[in-house]
Amino acid sequence: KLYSADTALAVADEAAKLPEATGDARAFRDLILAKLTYAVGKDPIVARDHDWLRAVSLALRDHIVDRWMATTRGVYRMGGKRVYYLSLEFLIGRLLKDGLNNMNLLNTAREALASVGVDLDMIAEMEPDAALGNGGLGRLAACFMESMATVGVAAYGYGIRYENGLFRQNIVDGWQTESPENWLANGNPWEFPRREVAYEIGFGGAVEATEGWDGSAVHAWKPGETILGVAHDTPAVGWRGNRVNTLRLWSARSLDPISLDAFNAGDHVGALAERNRAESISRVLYPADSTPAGQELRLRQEYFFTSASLQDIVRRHMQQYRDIRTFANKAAIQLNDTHPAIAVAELMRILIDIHALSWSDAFTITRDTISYTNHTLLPEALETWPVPLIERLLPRHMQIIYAINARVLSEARSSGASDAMIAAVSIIDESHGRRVRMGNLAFVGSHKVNGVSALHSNLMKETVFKDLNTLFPGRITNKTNGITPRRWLMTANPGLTTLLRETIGDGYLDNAEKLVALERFAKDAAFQDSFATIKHANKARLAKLIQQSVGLRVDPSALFDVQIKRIHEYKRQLLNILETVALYNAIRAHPEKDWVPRVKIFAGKAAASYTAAKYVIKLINDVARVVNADPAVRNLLKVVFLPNYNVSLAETVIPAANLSEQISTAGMEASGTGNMKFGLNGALTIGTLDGANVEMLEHVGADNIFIFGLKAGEVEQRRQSARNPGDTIAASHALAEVLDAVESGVFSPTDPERHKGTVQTLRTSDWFLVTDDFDAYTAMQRKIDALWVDGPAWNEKAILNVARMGWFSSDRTIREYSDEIWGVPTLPV
Ligand code: B1N
Repeated sequence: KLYSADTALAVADEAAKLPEATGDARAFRDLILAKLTYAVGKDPIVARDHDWLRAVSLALRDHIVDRWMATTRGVYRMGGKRVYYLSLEFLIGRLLKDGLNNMNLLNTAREALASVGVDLDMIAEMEPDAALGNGGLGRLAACFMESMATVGVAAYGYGIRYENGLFRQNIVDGWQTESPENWLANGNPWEFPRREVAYEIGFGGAVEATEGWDGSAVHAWKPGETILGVAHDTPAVGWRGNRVNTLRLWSARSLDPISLDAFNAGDHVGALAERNRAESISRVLYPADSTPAGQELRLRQEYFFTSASLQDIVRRHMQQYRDIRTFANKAAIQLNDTHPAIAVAELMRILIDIHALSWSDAFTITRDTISYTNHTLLPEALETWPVPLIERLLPRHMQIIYAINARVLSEARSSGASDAMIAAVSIIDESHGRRVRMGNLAFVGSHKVNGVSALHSNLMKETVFKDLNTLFPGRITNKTNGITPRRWLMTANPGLTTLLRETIGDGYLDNAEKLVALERFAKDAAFQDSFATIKHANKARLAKLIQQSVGLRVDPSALFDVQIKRIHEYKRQLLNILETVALYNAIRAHPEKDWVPRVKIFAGKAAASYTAAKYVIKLINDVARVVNADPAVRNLLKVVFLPNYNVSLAETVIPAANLSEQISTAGMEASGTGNMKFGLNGALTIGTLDGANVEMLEHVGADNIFIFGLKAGEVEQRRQSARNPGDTIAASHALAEVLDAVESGVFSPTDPERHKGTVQTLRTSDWFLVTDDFDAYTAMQRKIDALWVDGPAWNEKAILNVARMGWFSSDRTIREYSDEIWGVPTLPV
């Protein structure tokens, strides 16, 4: 907003008088005003909200930079090992409040801004949400960056500086539509462009082999095309500003920005074509979650950022140590899924073709340096690339992959492997055309391979990596995911943070496992009261947002039942909305019963090409329209689909939840991390024994979590058996009624056929076992209703969830990676 003349004068007067702000706040206000004047170029009298946002961000950045330089100098001097986290996604969200929080400047900044008439909370909401990721995998990378800085690991994150992050989701007549998200439109105060840090990345061309001095073959790759990767650095601040690490994101630039020959020949458009082609590499994030994109541009993105990162890492090593042979002692490279798996071949190329190491020395260094995290077992999500594509784009890498494979296969043969086993461990899949299995490449090139929850890591050993696990026993290990409590408790839920500090002191902020001290307050009536008051305030805030966003009034005293995550069949939003319909039917059939008022809240994006998921969004919105308008249900049931789910929305929704829906088909969700965020904010979980839910059950105890449904082994058995979903449906009156209603168009009267396909799939195949788990799920929901009416009993369980969620801090996860995979020290707890 533009300040009115009166306000502007008042602001100016106040700025001249320097009234309320004192001490630190006064100094910080002066810094903000200096930034506003000299960096933004605005007089406070005419400054708009986004000018203040920029000024306060730059003021905070100064404080961060001091710590940043200190920590970067420190590692250099110590000569310690550095950790490099390679990830195609970093879902960082907004940085201002989190940065203020970690630098212990939140109250200072609030006071400083208030003294010039600006509301920190209001302007913080204007910061764009940096969505350089799709979902859990990208958010995990962001939590890890924060935790690595917190526990004292010298780390660099490496990724792509996408010009457009994940698309913006609009809901038009209940359907998802997508539009581009331009997060850089107003500049980015957090990043430092490093024009001088630029590397050439090659594609295509040919490999020249010549004879070396000892008669061995020397390979030189002559790429047909070369582009430039330019670094942009963002500081990653740890808790209490302990350390500040670097997130280095690459932007693609053409070597020859406008082809001068073409330009001079008058072809002004053609002159830009090459530039466009080069720069398209960092243009947009692929909106695929747990599905491979499969396009050539995606492979180009993967190689682009992997090659730029490895060149940078090797250059840093050589500059400091001048000896490539010590590389594995000074660098640990973590591959976040297979997206950077080409690193195995790229590092081999650098070591052999450029640094002239022997094959076996190069392979030892590569394997000792690299490790790989697997995030999904979904067969359709495992990346493979056609051999001819890699041959064309990366001919030298294809040679290296063949050579690695030849050694793996001969090792397998000499250990007596069967033909089936040989075929399974091969990096080349010969069964679907010839394709390079990136998971197998990452596996054989790593000293450790990890899954992201206990169940998932065990399933890795039994399924996709069964034979590789036999060939390389002990290589697979588990590292259960975690979340940073700074963002997901302190920043997102300041009310609860304060209550916890007053109750158990602030040690839990340094060591989340100290939250157990809360256990003895779980039954305390006064504490329960304060706890419930905070939850209610968070719900009132969410109710306001719901009103603004979709124009629906909801009652903050109702049970807020939340499922927010990517829309995917295996996550079974369909199960949730079908149960909602069953509840709707039941309320209409028995209006006299004392039903528990519920608000069913959904949010999440579907990949643009994922039709089944888009129909689920439409069905939720169709059900919402009917239910919300039906006077027969009064205010007993409301259904909300919040558009454009992102990290910032999660920060508002999660602290307001009473019930967290974690209902994936068992065996399919590798870990989940939303489940942990809800628990930490005092929501109870309804969930299957899947992913990290299994470990949440162990930590919070069976009385404090609602587990239902088939287990992973049972899911497997059912799928093998000749089951008929029709029989299951026929055996459940409620389910049959729900499916008939949806199928016949009760919720889509203008297009009665709309949801027929969805229902038909359930009747005939139902791969995700929605029908099998339906009765157990609805029964559990009614048990939850019964508990909800006993406020003290509910609050006790909610408090115990908070108390016992400390283990799921990403600090714990990062300490495990540091000790068991990277071999780097951490600060004492
Ligand atoms: O990674 C998260 C887990 O908590 C989730 O359970 C898991 O589904 C998620 C291809 C993926 N797995 N695979 C992906 C993302 C993008 C892409 O292009 C696959 N995301 C997960 C963190 O471990």
